[in-house]
Amino acid sequence: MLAQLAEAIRSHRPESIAACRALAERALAAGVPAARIVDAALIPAMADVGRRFRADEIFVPEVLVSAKAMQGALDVLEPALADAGREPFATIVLGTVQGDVHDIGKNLVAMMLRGAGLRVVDLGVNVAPQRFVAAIDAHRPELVGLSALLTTTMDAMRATLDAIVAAGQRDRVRVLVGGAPVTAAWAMSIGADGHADDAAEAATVALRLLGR
Ligand code: B1M
Repeated sequence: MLAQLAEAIRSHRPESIAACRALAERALAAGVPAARIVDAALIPAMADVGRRFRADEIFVPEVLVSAKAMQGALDVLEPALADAGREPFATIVLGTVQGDVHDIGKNLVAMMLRGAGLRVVDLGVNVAPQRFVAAIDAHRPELVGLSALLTTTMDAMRATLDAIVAAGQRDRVRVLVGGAPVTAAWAMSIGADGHADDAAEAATVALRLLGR
């Protein structure tokens, strides 16, 4: 059943969106723990989708169908994850930086982070540095995630980090950055704590930054 669920996510057929909900319900009814469904089916399937997208084997519409299918399964699993003690164990404030309205990748990152057990406070797109600062005060996150898809908005990442430092918040949060033009070298140069190339890696790096 887990293999079928993973295959339905990978298949990116429109009918797989409903199929994924049904398969997640069946797996739960058969007694498979929700956390195992996430770890053994959802995360590896979505990681594979990300890999095929980067290899130009599939394109944005296919990625979106897979993401919707995974979200459908996650919606079914969420109550069981909470019952099983998979309450969010940490919070991330996430957003696409100022000047940038690309959010498809960020939304996938949010989904994977939720799947990995984090509470995600998604600030949306075109988020000014001071909005990140205000959200850190309001939500007390352990992590901040910055996404940028344009070379021209990468500087807004640096401005956001500078604003976090200026607000005296830098020692309270770890900062994870990503997006197509963002490299590990760039992340290091602006003083971020971590960088990820895709949504699956973002979840892995977030867990590492949280010491898990
Ligand atoms: Co625009 N756009 N776009 N665009 N767009 C790109 C990014 C571009 C590469 C296209 C191109 O020219 N070949 C180019 C950028 C060039 C550059 O700067 N190097 C570009 C441009 C130029 C523009 C405009 C300036 C076009 C114009 O108006 N002249 C304009 C800018 C608007 C703005 O932001 N101010 C613009 C607008 C748009 C649309 C609104 C039409 C639309 C966005 C819709 C939306 O997001 N709601 C759009 C789209 C769809 C694209 C492409 C085609 C696809 C982006 C996407 O969603 N990819 C893109 C070309 C391409 O990538 N082939 C392009 C799918 C997604 C799953 O991947 O976003 O990379 P990605 O996310 C990945 C990773 O990057 C990573 O994980 C994600 C999931 O695996 N990741 C993180 C992302 N954030 C992360 C955060 C993390 C960790 C990992 O930690 C926090």
